[in-house]
Parts: sequence; structure tokens; C-alpha cells
Amino acid sequence: MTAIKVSRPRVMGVVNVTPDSFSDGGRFLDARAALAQAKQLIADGADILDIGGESTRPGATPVSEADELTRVIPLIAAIRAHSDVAISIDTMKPAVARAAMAAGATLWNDVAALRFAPDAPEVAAALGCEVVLMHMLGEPGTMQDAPAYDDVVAQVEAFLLARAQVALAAGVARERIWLDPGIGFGKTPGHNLALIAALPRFVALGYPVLLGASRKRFIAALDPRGAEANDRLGGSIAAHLAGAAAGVAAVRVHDVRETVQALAVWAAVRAVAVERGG
Ligand code: HH2
Repeated sequence: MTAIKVSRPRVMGVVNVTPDSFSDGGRFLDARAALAQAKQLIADGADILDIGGESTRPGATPVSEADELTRVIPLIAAIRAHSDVAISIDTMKPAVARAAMAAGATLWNDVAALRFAPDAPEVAAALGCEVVLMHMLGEPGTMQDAPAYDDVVAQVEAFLLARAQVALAAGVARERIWLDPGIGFGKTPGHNLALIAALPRFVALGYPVLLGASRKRFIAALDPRGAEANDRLGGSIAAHLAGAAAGVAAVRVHDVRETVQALAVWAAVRAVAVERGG
């Protein structure tokens, strides 16, 4: 075995406490089932757990702040009591982010990139947490209505840099800002492929990049047989390995065990290639 170590992206495991998420909706709505799923993902090798209480798929029912808090906060507290795994909260609501940090989370994953609540940038700064700024075209309800761009890569890049500026101006420390091109959030399969192909350009912006391609619909569009959401593991791994090669900091996945294994093989091959001067 080689002595050289190649770093691989961290693996963020998804725990959705929702009735309607596109691939695992309803499975972990029960608090005990959600905690059991979280423990399983930790055992499978997750570096971070991403806890979500509101689906963002088009047509999903909006969730009240009170319901979202009830879904996610006891779970975060229970995970924290069980393990010191890093925890992120997938929410667009500042009050939910604040309560999540108090319960033990350290990362705010905001698919709205701090756009949907006027005080979101200030709350992120005051919390002192890491924050993921993700690109979405418009809003969840309408984002998939014929999404169009002149140049998807340039426009997503400009959006992310502008949102990073807003966060910086509000007082979020530069080293706490992550960027995410938002695979599937107002994109055709072609847009998603262009963004995955452009990951080296996003990584070169100097912020950690998060890639979330797990079980997304563009994979079905590329599968000659088509594929239901729970039948997209191969395509998910392929997309995340492309992210690894581009140098992303983390991948957000439903299938932690298989992704950890794929990344271990990828990193081992890279290490041998580096050792041999490749
Ligand atoms: N994708 C989903 C949700 N949150 N966050 C980031 N940063 N990046 C992503 O790509 C991303 C995300 C959608 O996946 P899922 O949580 O499985 O579905 P739903 O939104 O329906 O709960």
C-alpha cells in the first residue's frame, strides 16, 4: 500500500424528517426512526449529518416554524447526546437555524442562500456558524418551470459570489462560508451536467464547495431505462466521484456507506497515481 494520503471530500449524510422529501419522504418522520437512521449513517461513516424538516421539492407543502422546530430540534439534541458527529441544519428559517445551533449543530445549510428572510445574513453572522450558500433559480415552487440561463455556469457563479458578499458584509467570517451550485434546483439535466463539469471552476473560487447530486432526477434522464429515486445509487456515486476529482469539500448523500466505500477506492487510486508521478 502507498504511504501517500489523498484527502477525499467529507460525506454529509441526509436525514429528512419530512413526509414528502423526494426520495425518502415519510420514512423517518417518526422521531425514533429518524434517530435510528442518524445512528446508522454515523456507523456507515458519515462525517456530517444534515437534518432537514422541510422538503424543497416543487409542490412540497410549506412547513410552519413551530412544526419544523418540533421535527428537527429534539432529533439534533438526541444525536448530540449520542455522538460528536458534525451536524448541519437544512433550513431556510433563521429561528430554526438558531435553535439548531443551541441544540448542537454547527453548520447552517440554507438552500435559499440567506435570501428568504430579511434577517438571515445577520443571524448567520451572530451565530458564528458555518453556512452553506446554495444556488436555486427563484423559489422551490416554481424553480423547475422551464429553467433557462444564457450561461448557467457563469450565472450560478455570479449568484454565489454575490451571496457570499452579502454574508461577508453582514459579518459572516470568510472561512465559514461554503458554496453549492444547487444541483436540481431550477436546472435541466443539461444545466446540472454543465455545473458538475464546472466544479473545478467553483472550487477555484476559494470557498469549500458542497455537491448534492444524490438520487436527483438528472440521473434518471441519463439512465437508458430511466430510474426511480431509490434506484439512482450508481449515478449518484458517479457524480460525487466527479466532485471528488474536482476537489469539492463535501458531498451530500443519502447512501453513506456506499459513498464512503467509493471515495476510499477513488482516494487510494489517486494516491498511487500521485506516488507514481501521475
Ligand atoms: N438538495 C436537497 C436538499 N438540500 N442542500 C444543499 N446544500 N445542496 C443540495 O443539493 C440539497 C440540499 C434535496 O434533496 P433531499 O433533501 O433529499 O430532498 P427534499 O428537499 O425533497 O427534502
